Amino acid sequence: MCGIVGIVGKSNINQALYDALTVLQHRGQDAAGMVTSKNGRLFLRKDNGLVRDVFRTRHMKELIGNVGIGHIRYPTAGSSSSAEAQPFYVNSPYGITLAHNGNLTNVEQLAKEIYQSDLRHVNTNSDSEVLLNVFAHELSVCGKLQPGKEDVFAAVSRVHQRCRGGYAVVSMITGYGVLGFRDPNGIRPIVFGQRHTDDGVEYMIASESVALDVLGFTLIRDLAPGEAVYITEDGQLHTRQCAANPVLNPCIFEHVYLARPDSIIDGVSVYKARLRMGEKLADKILRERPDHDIDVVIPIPDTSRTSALELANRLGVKYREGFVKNRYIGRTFIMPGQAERKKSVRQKLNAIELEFRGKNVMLVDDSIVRGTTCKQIIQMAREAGAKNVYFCSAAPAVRYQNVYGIDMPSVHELIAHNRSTEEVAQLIGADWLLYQDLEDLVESVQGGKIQIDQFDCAVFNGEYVTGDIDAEYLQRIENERNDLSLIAEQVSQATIGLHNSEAD
Ligand code: PIN
Repeated sequence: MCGIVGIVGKSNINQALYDALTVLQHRGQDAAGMVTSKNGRLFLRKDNGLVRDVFRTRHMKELIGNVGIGHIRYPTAGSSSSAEAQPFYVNSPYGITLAHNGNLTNVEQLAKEIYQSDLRHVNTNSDSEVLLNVFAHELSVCGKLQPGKEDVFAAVSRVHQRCRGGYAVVSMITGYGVLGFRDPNGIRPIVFGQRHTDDGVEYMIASESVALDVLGFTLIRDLAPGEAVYITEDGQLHTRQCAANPVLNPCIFEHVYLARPDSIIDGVSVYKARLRMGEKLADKILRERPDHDIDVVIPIPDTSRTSALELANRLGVKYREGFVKNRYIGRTFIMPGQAERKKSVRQKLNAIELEFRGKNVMLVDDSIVRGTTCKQIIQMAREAGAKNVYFCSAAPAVRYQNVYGIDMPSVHELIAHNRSTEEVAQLIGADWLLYQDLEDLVESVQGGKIQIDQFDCAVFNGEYVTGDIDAEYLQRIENERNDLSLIAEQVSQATIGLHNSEAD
């Protein structure tokens, strides 16, 4: 999962890009980058780290121009090098930069085509660089010195024909304009909006509407699946449907915990969706145990607060903040002679004992993925004196891989993979475990007025909406992930060994 932004403004937009990226920081903390353009020149800064660490005053001074795009990256399989920070750049045609959120599932085939037929070189393992080269190639096909909007939209149509997977994209064509587009299933979110200034209208494209809100832009709308928006440098906005058979299948996990609650995605308030998840959970509790003995509902901060609040209201049980989260987690220094110790949950969360002592507590989290955190939290609740520790997850059991751009562990690391609810309850040490039913999650997000028929729910049901994901592909990414965790394990063992031998 990543965050993207693009702006066509009326004065320097480096600060606005910086602020928008900061608002989207929850979508990725691994790397950040932005590129601006002025008088046909582009200025790029990207590196690993948080937005506030990557951009220093000296960089900001050089990021001049009224037009630009930005990106923040979440670590996805194989993307830890700073060379893979985005945006990416190609000098031909025109000087194009591109940043994206998502994952291309036919990247190997595309990489081959780019080299063998399009005669282009790709220098990293990033699918964003592949996507950029496909787009650049398709735009070069028009053969014009100055691309018009028709050429740009035609290139996007051909990108849709060649690329598979989930992708929300921003791209800047230096000297011409900023483009945004969304995959034909609308899996990843992308919105655009406008703001009026004394000098005229400015436009922003972003992953989430909260970036528009905070910068004083008003939301125009989400891009439809397959649709593109192109804003020329002189501020003309054009939109076009560029896919043959677009269908809206947005990723339901955005509502579970990826997106900020104050965002509106495809017309649905993430906050309200989470409230409804809490209501549905309460109904399930009442169905399963009409005379339950829950004394208090306690959220595991932060995401689950919204659902927990409504769950407690519906049950007529007290809602209490039993855990306090440290907002400032320091780095871990590895000193010679010391083995690296993973930061424990206890350093991030602390229990307020008086809310637990002698009570039957219902803990609420947004989801259970590996089960490692919730296991430790349940233990903390017991140590704080809880009589019984019940646990509920506002999302159904996570059992399958994600192939559309959410970084999920290998299936063998998913605690619910091939396990029943009772088995998971036992492993995490809960006296009673409840998962949201998938139908209830879907209804929670559908809620309200807007009707979305179908969602990408693959991590819960193993059904991949693009219809082209086969066992072979899943096995391949599973192997890649296993290799990566093995490498990470070996590196950490080697580091420990090194430090220990240094100490000897
Ligand atoms: C919470 C995000 N959320 C917390 C991510 C942990 C599962 N975990 C998924 C719960 S927040 S585990 O957005 O960072 O506040 O129990 O499966 O290990």
